Amino acid sequence: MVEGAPTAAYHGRAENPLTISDRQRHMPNQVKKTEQAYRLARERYAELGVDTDRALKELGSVSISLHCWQGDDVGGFENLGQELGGGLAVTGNYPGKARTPDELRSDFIKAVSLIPGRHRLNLHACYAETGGRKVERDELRPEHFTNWMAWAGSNRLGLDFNQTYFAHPKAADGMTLSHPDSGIRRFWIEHGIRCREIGAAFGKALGKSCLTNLWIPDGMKDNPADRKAPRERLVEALDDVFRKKIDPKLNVDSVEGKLFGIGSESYVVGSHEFYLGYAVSRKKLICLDAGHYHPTEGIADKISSVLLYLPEIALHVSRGVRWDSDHVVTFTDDLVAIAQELVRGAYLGRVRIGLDYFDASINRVAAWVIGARNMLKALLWAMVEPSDRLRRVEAEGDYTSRLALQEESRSLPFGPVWDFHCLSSGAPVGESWLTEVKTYERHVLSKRG
Ligand code: RNT
Ligand code: ZN
Repeated sequence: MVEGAPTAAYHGRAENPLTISDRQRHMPNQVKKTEQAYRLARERYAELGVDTDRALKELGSVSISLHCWQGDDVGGFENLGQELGGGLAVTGNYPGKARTPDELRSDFIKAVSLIPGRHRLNLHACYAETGGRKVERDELRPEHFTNWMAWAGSNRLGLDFNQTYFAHPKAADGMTLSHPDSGIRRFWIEHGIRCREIGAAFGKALGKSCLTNLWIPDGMKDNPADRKAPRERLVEALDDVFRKKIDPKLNVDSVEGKLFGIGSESYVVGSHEFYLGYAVSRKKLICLDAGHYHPTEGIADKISSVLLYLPEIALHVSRGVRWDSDHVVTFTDDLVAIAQELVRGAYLGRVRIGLDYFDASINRVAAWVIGARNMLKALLWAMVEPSDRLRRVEAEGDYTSRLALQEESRSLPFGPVWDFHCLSSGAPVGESWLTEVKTYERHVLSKRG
């Protein structure tokens, strides 16, 4: 055991099929090596004024909201036979996607058992369980999510929520809350209202406030003649959705804008400016999705601006490749930049971090694990950067030293610190999680038709 370091004692997570002591028993050598390497790394960081023990403690308290839709290619369980639509596209046909709520829950439990920390599940309205009965989206109620709530409670997971404004006949022409037809608008307003109530029920059942995020696909393929009217209709519709006050301890709302989608290349009603104004004037959270801006525009730079005007924001951490392609989150400079902003600005208490991607070309459980571990890794990377020194030289106008130190810090012994974090959280160290995913694939996923 590393002296004075956080102990590797495992705080038995109900959802974790392997306790740390099981994992340790199987790999005493790995434990010893991980601890030794951490001891050296900790010393090296201490020379730069960085307290890695403190960083690990802070990281341990971060919860990421993991999106349910990576598990089944944004399918949901309504069986409407409707195309995904809304400009969303999932590619790949890797075998083993979850076909039922139970399969999705079991896959999710597998995934979180391989990710250090305690996290949340982000559900979409189309994952309702209606017991085979057709329940329209404007009729959804908390009882259609009873199983999700009970399961989340017993696994000590928080729940977040999203209205589903796509994959539905009333969204087929690419307009929902800003639709020119008032009947269709009304239907979607009612859906929005009901989802907030479901979010509040989640918050109440679990004792952790739910974030209900609203994103709509509304837009036009070609240049509109009138950009104004749909936006005017959208403001009104949103005000109707949000009219009822809900205790923020139970549910808070975010609104997510976008630059373009498939079929809405020329105009998106809910653009960034639209929602930034809306969020500030209506005291809602804005949700910044990393794939929803011009390809060279990062969301990292926006965080310290929007948090001047909003007490809290949400993130959809994603990875666009050439477009809003929703690739699995990898350890890119963009991801690190987001994490650095969150840590440097001490914003972690004001930002709800969610993931948003869907890749059907690889094992879906692995996709969750890779993205979530990367998000946490990037946060840790930011937490152990020699920030005091960097700030000092910057304040002195010594940009040469700032650049030199930033570049040198890339080769600090970061890996052992991350490995030790996984070890002490009861999660697999290094790529050993992959063996567990492969076993699960063999025994469970490959048996699905
Ligand atoms: C779409 C938005 C939205 C969706 C999910 C499924 O561009 O990013 O967040 O990905 O609601
Ligand atoms: Zn998103």
